[in-house]
Amino acid sequence: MAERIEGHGGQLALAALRAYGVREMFTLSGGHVFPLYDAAHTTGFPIYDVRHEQSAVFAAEAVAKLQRRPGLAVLTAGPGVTNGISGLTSAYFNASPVVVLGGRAPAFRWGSGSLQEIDHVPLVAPVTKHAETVLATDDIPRAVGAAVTAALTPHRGPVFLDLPLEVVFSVADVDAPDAAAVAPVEADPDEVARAAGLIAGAHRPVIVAGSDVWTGDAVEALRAAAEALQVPVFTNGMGRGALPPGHPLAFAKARRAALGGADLVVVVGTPLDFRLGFGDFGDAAVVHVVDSPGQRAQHVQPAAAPAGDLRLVLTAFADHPGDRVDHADWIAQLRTAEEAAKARDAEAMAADTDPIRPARVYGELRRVLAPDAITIGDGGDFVSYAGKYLEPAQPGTWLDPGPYGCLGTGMGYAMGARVSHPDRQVCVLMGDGAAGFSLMDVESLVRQRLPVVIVVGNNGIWGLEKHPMQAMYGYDVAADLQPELRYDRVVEALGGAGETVAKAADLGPALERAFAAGVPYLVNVLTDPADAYPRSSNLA
Ligand SMILES: Cc1ncc(C[n+]2csc(CCOP(=O)(O)OP(=O)(O)O)c2C)c(N)n1
Ligand SMILES: [Mg+2]
Repeated sequence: MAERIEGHGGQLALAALRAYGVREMFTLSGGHVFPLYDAAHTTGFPIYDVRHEQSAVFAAEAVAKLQRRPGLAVLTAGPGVTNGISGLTSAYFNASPVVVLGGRAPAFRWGSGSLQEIDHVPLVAPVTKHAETVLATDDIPRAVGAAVTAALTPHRGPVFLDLPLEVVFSVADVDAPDAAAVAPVEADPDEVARAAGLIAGAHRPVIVAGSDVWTGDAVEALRAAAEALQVPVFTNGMGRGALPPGHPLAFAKARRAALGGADLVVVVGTPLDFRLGFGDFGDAAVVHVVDSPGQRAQHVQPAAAPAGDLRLVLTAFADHPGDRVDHADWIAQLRTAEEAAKARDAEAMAADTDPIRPARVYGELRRVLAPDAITIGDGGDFVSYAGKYLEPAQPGTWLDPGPYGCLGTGMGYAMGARVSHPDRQVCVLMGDGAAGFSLMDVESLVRQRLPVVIVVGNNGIWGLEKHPMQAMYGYDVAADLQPELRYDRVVEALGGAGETVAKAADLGPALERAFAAGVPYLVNVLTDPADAYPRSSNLA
């Protein structure tokens, strides 16, 4: 006979989530969700609270991304849930297994005009894998199990449950919740073999590996496949660092030469979206390796598109038995392009200009960041430069907002990162515009003793919008911010510390102080507003 547990709705929900390895909640208070707090408080389950619900969901997403397990945000009914929708949507685009539990006005008098009464489910259904109202207390373990299983099943993503007031406050006696394992789905072996044959037979193949390689625990298999078939590898998203920077097949800067010269582009675990030119690589054929059939692009005709567990697919590539074309010349050609680009970057990162160029900020940061540091990008041009100049040494250490491109992830991601890795450096790279979305949550970080370093690229503008608008119209509107604003003093006022840096030579010592501070610390770098990140497209 299964063990039984008795408890209120909050206790039953938390017991079910614990079974799936959930170890903390991120939240902002509201009476509708008090039983979830009671369940946590009485059992020593950590509660981290924030100043805006977006930060709670972003924090849960950072946990999900970094630890590859469900991250939990608890949001109160109505505005609590609606404030979390950009976070849910980001998690949906990023395939992050985020679980949002919402409070909900009482079901028994639905329609009578209770406080914060709104049906959340149709609002969040388009951006979740599973959205459901739990109608009975004793149904909570089943509902949580179904939701979390959906979140963890490739292609992963966020899920939402709301609990009407009387459902979460009532008591029930149920079977003790158990976690269902998600079995890996094997791709069609013929399709896998065809893809492997195409790679082995190509003369100038390239692999582009994305976040699902990290999430699907396929990093080792990727390396094995690349080495066995001798294919250069580029990465994006959480896949960055999958091959360590010194690896002979790891490339970052020769992308244009690679994608322009390739005869086969193998895209693994990332969509063929705007970041990859929508999968149009000129004359090159495309192999798209995805973790589930729904991820196959509809707008591209790939030569092969195996869909299934990425580790199994990549291991099969590594074990490909047939002949293979020698790629040594191709690899050498790309290495030359890579080295030339590296030399150009090194020069930019040493720039001793006044005002400071963003590239120099990253030149200095590279000196102080440890190989396992978590770096978080939240901003426009300043973050594009971070992507260009920072080279994550390990996978699962780089957090960008992903293809939804939502500003405001900064402090939430920082909280989730600090909770996930208490002993590592956590560094947020933030535009001054982006700072406006979440900087108040420094207060949450200070109060809960979660130190992080925030480096603001303070150009006094919404740079990624101002420069393109100028280029398009010859003028710009709604693109200016207060120049030289003291964001470091904002952090000081919230209980942290910081300083403003105006000279390139002062950057290094300021960063050293920041990482030694032991409290949230903001380095407010006055950067050159004339500096625009070079882009092929003006729309961002
Ligand atoms: C929530 C949200 N609002 C607006 C945008 C559009 N947007 C993209 S980048 C950007 C400018 C960011 O400015 P800042 O953070 O100062 O970075 P900079 O480009 O100046 O380096 C804006 C407004 C967005 N991506 N997300
Ligand atoms: Mg700016």
